Amino acid sequence: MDMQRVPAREGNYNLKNYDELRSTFKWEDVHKHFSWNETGKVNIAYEAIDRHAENPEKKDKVALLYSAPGREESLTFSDISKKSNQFANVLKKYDVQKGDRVFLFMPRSPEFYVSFFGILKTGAIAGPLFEAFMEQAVRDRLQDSEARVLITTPDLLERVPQEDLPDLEKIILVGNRSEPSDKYIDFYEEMEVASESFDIEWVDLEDGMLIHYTSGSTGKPKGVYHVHNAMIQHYVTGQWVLDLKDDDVYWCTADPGWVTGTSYGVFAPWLNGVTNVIRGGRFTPEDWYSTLDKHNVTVWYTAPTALRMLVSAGEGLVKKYDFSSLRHVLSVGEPLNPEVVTWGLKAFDLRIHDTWWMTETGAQLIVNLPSEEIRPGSMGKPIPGIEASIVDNEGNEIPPNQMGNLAIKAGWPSMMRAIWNNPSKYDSYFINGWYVSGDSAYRDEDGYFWFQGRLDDVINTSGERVGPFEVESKLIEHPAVAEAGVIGKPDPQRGEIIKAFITLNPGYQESDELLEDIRQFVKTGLSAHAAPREIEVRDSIPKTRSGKIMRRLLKSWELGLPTGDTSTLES
Ligand code: 6R9
Repeated sequence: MDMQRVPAREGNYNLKNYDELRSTFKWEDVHKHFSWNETGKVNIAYEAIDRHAENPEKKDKVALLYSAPGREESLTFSDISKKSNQFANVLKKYDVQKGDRVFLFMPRSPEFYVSFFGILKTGAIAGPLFEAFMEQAVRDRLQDSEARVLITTPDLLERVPQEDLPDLEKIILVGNRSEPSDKYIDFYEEMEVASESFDIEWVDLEDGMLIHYTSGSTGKPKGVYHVHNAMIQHYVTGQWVLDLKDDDVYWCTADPGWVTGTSYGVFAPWLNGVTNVIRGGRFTPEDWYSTLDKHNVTVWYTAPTALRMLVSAGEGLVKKYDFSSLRHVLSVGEPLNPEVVTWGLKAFDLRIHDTWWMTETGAQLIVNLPSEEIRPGSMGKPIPGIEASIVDNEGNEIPPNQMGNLAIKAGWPSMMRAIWNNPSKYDSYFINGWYVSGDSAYRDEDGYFWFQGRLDDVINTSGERVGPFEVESKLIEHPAVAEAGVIGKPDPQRGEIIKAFITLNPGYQESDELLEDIRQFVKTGLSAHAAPREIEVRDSIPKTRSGKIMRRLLKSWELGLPTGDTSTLES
């Protein structure tokens, strides 16, 4: 399929000559944009918030423009600076130390962002959890990280299995709770009496900043550990890729429980001093269009599933809104269909710029820049400072137009520095000096990268990474389920949906009610996005002789593909 290429348009872009910069750029060049270059005092919270709050021309600028059903609020850089100081004082009062893990489990709200920066100001490591997580997902993450403090809401508290979390000393509750306890701290009460000034903890560039849990194909979710140094790349990709300028109104639709919602929902815009729209509540096409319209959003970072849903909502709806402020649109998380790029040209008269990166990479690596031609279906080219290639399983580069492992030369600023508590897992990402992504792709003669699929069994449903092992583990906790194998099944809207194959324990009969009960069991035990949309009951689940579920075979059956070599099949 040779889609029409979409040429770059004239514009006052921050980065015009990409190829020239590619040969001259060094990451060290970015250091001069930060005050720590001279003072030696490092903290990403200072650079993103306090620096602007100290600047008479910036301090009263709106940093956070929050809107959710029933709540509209805006905070200036000065407001966030003071409030996060207050929150840092609260954490200090309860003895939070540099390096402690402090987790957040709450919906997007001004309190979330204030708490997040308060954590960073103490030198503690922040761990944001997606608000839709249920008990098992919360347990796994808080246990593995040995979090000492959790910030949550009274509503979400019931999903926190406190009896299984011996390290969790304090829970800070955002909302009313009458029951007095040594463990619970009232957010609003404490904030009221906390001082607005705080001596920020200066850290090292290589000190811990953030942990995001993400799924692989085996085992429990892994804690991807990032350091303050990542700000170099958040800042510079905010300039080059998001093309942020001082008067922009920027909206990133991702939740801060996922990496896009922190790297690009928090750091990139605020390191660049830009007004950042945070929209709470659920997705509807009307709501999203009116958010763009009402706030005069100029730069918009979103995801293919949402864009596909907007395409389905039809052109009639587009015409009801005014998108004249919008000038730059980007996408991440899953393959961006060429059809969606074509639709973007019609609906907004704008190009949609695909970007590729991962939780582990911390920031964008392969992108479509505003000043470059777009080849619909391609993720684009590496940003300056990044060497990307296609390698074989031994880490040798392979020629253009051949599929292989998408790999990045290790050592960029925002690269993860560890998998929490799991050094061997961390090491397994690297071969021959290359970070091997787990994605397969090829590179064309002109250096554009084309995504082909995942090489492991990780599922990407609506842009969210789900590990089949986690879902299988939950499924077999249901009394009716004996064995389970879980795969991603291609879906035109969601990219993939989760499909489970199960066998039943003796005494259970397949019925619609039972299958719905099993689905609900995963939904309420793990999380809604991890619940299988389809469940198929079988007599047996194919396994290797060593007992591994053969998800590949299940997938081939599902897709009606040849099953290849099944000689390792058990029995
Ligand atoms: C930022 C983020 C990472 C995985 C990645 C790949 C898929 C991300 C993509 C894309 C095709 C793109 N992915 N961007 N696939 N085109 N532009 O999404 O992080 O949640 O860790 O997911 O998502 O498979 O390996 P994360």
